[in-house]
Amino acid sequence: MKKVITYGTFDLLHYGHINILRRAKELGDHLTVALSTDEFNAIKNKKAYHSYEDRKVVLEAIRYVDKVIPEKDWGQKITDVQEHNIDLFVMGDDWEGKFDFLKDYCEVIYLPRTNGISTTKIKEDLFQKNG
Ligand code: C2G
Repeated sequence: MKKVITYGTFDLLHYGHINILRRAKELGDHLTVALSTDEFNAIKNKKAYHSYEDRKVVLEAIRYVDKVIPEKDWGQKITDVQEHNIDLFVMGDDWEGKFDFLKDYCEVIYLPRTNGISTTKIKEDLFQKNG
C-alpha cells in the first residue's frame, strides 16, 4: 500500500484544496493529511477562520482523505514520514524545494497550485463585497 502525506491549514475549504487532495490520493492508496493546529498557525502567522477541530471534521469528510493528524511544528515531518510509513510527500508548488530534505526518507512531489483561488482571496473578496 503506497502511503501519501500532505500538510496544510485547509481553512475555508475550496476547490484548490480539493484539487491537491485528489491528486495526492491519486498518486497512492492512502492519504494522511497533517493539519496545522491553531497554535502552529500562530507560528505561521496565519489566523484560520475555523478552529482545528472544525477544520479536521471537514477534512475527514473528504473522500480522498484517509487520516488526519495534527501538524504542531515545522520539525515533525521526518518523524511523521517514519512513524506513518509514508512513501510519498506531496505539497503545492508554492513550497517547491522547501521540503527536499525529506528525499532521504520518501519521494517528494510538488504539484501545481490551482490558480485563482485561495483562502486569503475569499476573505478579501467577501470584505470588498460586504465591507
Ligand atoms: N493549494 C493549492 N492551490 C490553491 C491553494 C492551496 O494547491 N489555490 C495547496 C497548497 O499548495 C498546500 C495545500 O493546498 O499544499 C494547503 O494549503 P494551505 O492550507 O494554505 O497550507 P499552508 O499554509 O501552505 O501550510 O508544513 C506545511 C504547511 O503547513 C503548509
